[in-house]
Amino acid sequence: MATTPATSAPVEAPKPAAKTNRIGLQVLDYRGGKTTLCAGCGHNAISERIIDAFYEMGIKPERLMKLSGIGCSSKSPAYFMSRSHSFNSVHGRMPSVATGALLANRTMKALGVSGDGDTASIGVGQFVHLMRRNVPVIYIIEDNGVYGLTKGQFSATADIGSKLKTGVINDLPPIDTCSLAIQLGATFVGRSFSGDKKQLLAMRLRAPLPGDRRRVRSRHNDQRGDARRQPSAPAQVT
Ligand SMILES: Cc1ncc(C[n+]2csc(CCOP(=O)(O)OP(=O)(O)O)c2C)c(N)n1
Ligand code: SF4
Ligand SMILES: [Mg+2]
Repeated sequence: MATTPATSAPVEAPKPAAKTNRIGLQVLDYRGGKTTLCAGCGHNAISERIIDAFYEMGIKPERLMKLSGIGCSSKSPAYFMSRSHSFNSVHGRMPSVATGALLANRTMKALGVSGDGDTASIGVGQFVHLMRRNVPVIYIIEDNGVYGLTKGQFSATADIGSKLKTGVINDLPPIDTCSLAIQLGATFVGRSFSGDKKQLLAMRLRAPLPGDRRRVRSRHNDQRGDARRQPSAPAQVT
């Protein structure tokens, strides 16, 4: 009697295992919601590097508190690490909330995201006392020199002589948030350009791991290309 050979299903090649970090998480575990910011906004580039940094450091998203104020930049914690805890506070008041949250829970890591308006204009009083008190928070200032969310008025970091589309010229000198942080004793201060991925990553590598003492990073989203906003080397202060 003739027998029909059994048909065997084609054998699929095993899929390569997804890349994971030292705690077994994938980069997807560090992602957040879809951004609602303008296409090409430097704030998005910074969110991407935050994802890379926390993935590479192998910090469990649930161990992080994300704190912010008000502004386009302050919206960005919604676009990374959605498994972390998050608090979007009042304009310029993120430092108080960070201080209170870290007093209540000293085991978590804290990441503050703020704008130049949020930090250097309305929130400057809060910012200086956070520095002075040595609160252990990674504080990122996403500095574009304007109040982006409210249509681009000058902030306190805008360069003297800058011109708005309306023709208005800024006649006030800027506050340099990095110098201020150094003067007040911040332990790691770095400045980088959001459009330079390599430079942002290098700054992260030079920074000490979080959880020790307060650090400030100012990441300029400058689209005007003036001299003061060219990237400068990170400064380490003890
Ligand atoms: C108490 C208070 N004052 C003013 C405003 C209006 N306001 C909202 S965001 C903003 C400025 C945000 O600028 P910045 O921190 O530089 O963030 P960006 O939008 O540039 O990222 C202002 C003035 C507000 N929300 N609350
Ligand atoms: S900061 Fe400017 S470019 Fe960025 S989302 Fe806000 S308005 Fe758009
Ligand atoms: Mg701004």
